[in-house]
Parts: sequence; C-alpha cells; structure tokens
Amino acid sequence: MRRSVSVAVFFAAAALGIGAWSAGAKSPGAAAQQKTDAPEVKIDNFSFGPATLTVSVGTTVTWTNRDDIPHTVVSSDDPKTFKSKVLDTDEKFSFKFEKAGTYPYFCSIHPKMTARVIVQ
Ligand SMILES: [Cu+2]
Repeated sequence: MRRSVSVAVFFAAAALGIGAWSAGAKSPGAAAQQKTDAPEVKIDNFSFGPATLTVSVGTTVTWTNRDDIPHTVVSSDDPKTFKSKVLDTDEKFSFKFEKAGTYPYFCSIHPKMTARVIVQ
C-alpha cells in the first residue's frame, strides 16, 4: 500500500515536471514573435520601454523621447558602443546593431534609468 502511494506520487511529480518543462519551452518562441524590423524604444516617465528589447543582428533601433524632460541614450560599456546627444521632447536617436550581444544602456542625466538591447 505504502509503495503504491509513493509510486503514484512519483508519477504525479514527473507529470508536473514535464508540464513545467513544456510551458517553459514555449516562452522563447513567444519572445521571438515580438521582434520587428524597425523596433522603437519609447522614453517616457523616466523609463525606457520596453526595458529589454530583443532584435536580430543588423537591426536599427530608434529611441524617441516622449517625456517632457530631456534624456540621453548611452551604452554602459567602455568605449561606448552608442551615445546620443541630449534628446528633447519628441527627438529621436537611432543605432544599428551589427554584432550579437547584450547591450545595457542608461540615461546619463538620470543614471537610474537603465534598460538593454539583446542582439541575436
Ligand atoms: Cu533621463
């Protein structure tokens, strides 16, 4: 009796594990569907949106300042991969990503504003 209960528990746990695995396997496909050829990042209310943008190599990303406060778009690496001038309201900055990698960036005026672009 005790043995059959533990076998049942084992199979239940295995089924849950498979369920979790297949649910997890779906998420990369869902992320890939968010890719566009001319992705935009909106700067508004002291934040970059989306905070993580995934694009293909060779994609040009455009940032637009929708805030009523000036912001910049500056990569966190050194030397800087990209660095915008100060963007006033509705000004744009574009950068073409030629190499795969993860590119964290921030606003040099408000360094707590951070986000990243993932290039695949
Ligand atoms: Cu800013």
